[in-house]
Amino acid sequence: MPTNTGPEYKKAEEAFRAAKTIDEKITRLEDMMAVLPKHKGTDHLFADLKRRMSKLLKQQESSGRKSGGGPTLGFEKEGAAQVILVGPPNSGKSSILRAITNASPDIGEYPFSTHAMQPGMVQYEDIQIQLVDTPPVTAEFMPTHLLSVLRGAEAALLVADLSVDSLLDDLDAVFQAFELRHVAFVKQASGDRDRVRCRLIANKKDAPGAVARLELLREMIADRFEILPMSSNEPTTLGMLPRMLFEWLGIVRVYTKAPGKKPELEKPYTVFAGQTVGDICSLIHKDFLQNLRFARMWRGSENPLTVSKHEPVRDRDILELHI
Ligand SMILES: Nc1nc2c(ncn2[C@@H]2O[C@H](COP(=O)(O)OP(=O)(O)O)[C@@H](O)[C@H]2O)c(=O)[nH]1
Ligand SMILES: [Mg+2]
Repeated sequence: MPTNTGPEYKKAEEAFRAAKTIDEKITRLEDMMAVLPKHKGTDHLFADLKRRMSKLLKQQESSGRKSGGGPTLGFEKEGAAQVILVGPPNSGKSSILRAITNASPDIGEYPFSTHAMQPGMVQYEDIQIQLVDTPPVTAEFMPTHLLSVLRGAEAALLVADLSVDSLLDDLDAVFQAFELRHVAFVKQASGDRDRVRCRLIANKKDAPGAVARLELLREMIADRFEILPMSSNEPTTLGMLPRMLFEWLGIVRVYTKAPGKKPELEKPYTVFAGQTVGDICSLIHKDFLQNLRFARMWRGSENPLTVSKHEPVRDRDILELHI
């Protein structure tokens, strides 16, 4: 056993030993691999960890789950986009999910009341956005599957608690826990899955002392992300969340029509700002993308335009596809 693995690694190894389920073992082993100092002296150990990992992944697969490798969360990604609530214990993540979606997670007086991830759907006009509640992150604890879920999501909402003096320390612990695992929260999406687009909800602004703590928070965050002060028990600020998500994520709704028929306005296709007529085609059927000759596009009150698959779409465009 090499001696130069460092205290972080020792801690991760202890957590690995204590892990009971295969999923948890995988997460803890990921942690060990993330915190192991990389140099010649640890090459051998790293290779060993990789072997253990592939063994665990095989066990996970043969334990009766679908092939494809992704974590079994008990729910699917759905809706126009997926946003993950992340934060320290007790900051109000579950309360926010309950207030703005159809889901009813446990709201806890005790810190670790959310054990599993739980999705809910946020309705904005004629579309839905999936919001996912997650167990709390602390310096010691990174929930199983959280990293892979974040990597696959469109964005995260970090939830901070304005009612406690440990606000900045708690947030710092969250940032460090992710940094250690090579995941960072950023303001702008960049296409790199390890850099998660994020906004910060400063929750419980109704609590005594919240105003002063919000000032401290603003100083710490500066312009790293946008801060949204709110209370999960106050309808006015909460009510703005669905529109905020829609605009922030750049969701674009496109309706289709068949030639000579009225547009189907009940169920839009959704893409993101910058995507094209071709992207809409591939949502419908791969043949549409391959065989599209042209599309007619209605935009506002303007006369229809004839466009190709390369044309960027805008929210509320109506398309008639010709193949
Ligand atoms: N004063 C106040 N309390 C809140 C607010 N949001 C949540 N809480 C309380 O904070 C505690 C933790 O909430 P919960 O949603 O379970 O937090 P989670 O651990 O982040 O999921 C509960 O007692 C909630 O009632 C808020 O906006 N204001
Ligand atoms: Mg919770």
